[in-house]
Amino acid sequence: MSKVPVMEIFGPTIQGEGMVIGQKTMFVRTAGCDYSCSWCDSAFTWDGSGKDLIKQMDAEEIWQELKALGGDGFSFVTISGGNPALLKNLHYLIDLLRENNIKVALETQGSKWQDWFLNIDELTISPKPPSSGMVTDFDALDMIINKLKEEVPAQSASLKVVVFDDHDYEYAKKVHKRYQEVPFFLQVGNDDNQTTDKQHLISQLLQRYEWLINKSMLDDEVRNVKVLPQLHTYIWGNKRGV
Ligand code: MET
Repeated sequence: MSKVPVMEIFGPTIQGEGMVIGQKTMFVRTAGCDYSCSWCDSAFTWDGSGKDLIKQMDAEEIWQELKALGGDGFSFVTISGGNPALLKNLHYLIDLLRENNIKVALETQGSKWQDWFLNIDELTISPKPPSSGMVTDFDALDMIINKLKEEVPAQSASLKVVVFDDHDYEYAKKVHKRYQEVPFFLQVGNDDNQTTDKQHLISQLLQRYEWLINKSMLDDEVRNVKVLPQLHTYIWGNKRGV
C-alpha cells in the first residue's frame, strides 16, 4: 500500500479556523511543506525539529489510529500539515474515509494542485500574505481556483487569509477581488506562537481581532466576508495536538 508521512494524529477536538470553525473533528497532520512561513505555528512539520515523529503510514493504518483515538465519536476528519497537497497518494486515505461516511476537510496554501481536491468535502485554500515571507504564485492559484469552480459546488471550497498587519490586509483584499465568487474568510494572525502565557496571548489576540473587525467593517470594498479568530488559541493557547 502507498504510504504518506504523518506528523501527528489527534482528536477529537474542534476545528479552530475557517469555514467549519467549531466543527468536532479528528486531525491528521502530514509532514513536509513547500513553504516556510515566518510565523508558522506548525514549523515542526518542515524545519527538521519534528523529524523523529514522522511515521510513514498507509491509509488503513491511519484509519485504525483515528478509530483508536476517536472511537465511534467522530464523523469528520481534517487533514492539515505541512502542505498535504504535496502528497499525490493521499487519495487512498481520502477515499477510505469517505467509504466510512467520514466528511473530509483539508487545508492547503494553494501552491499545488492535486486531482483529489475534488473529493474533499470542505477545502480551505489559504494563500499566505507578505508577513509570511512567502510570495504567492498567482498563476498556480488561478489554476486551482478555476478547476475548483468548474468541478465542485461553490460552497465546498473557501479562501482564508491570515492577517497580521496593513500589508497583509491589502494582500487579502487583492485575493478577495481576484476570486470574488469564492467564500472569503479573514483570520487574525497569531504573532506570538511560542508563548505559554495564555492570558496575555488571549488579550493580544482579542485586540487584534477587534482591529481586523473594525478595519473590514469600515471597508466598502470588502463586503461578503467572514472575520474569524483562531478559536483554538483562546482555549488552548499555543499547545500542540489539541
Ligand atoms: N499549509 C497548510 C495551509 O497553509 C496547512 C496549515 S499551515 C500550518 O493551510
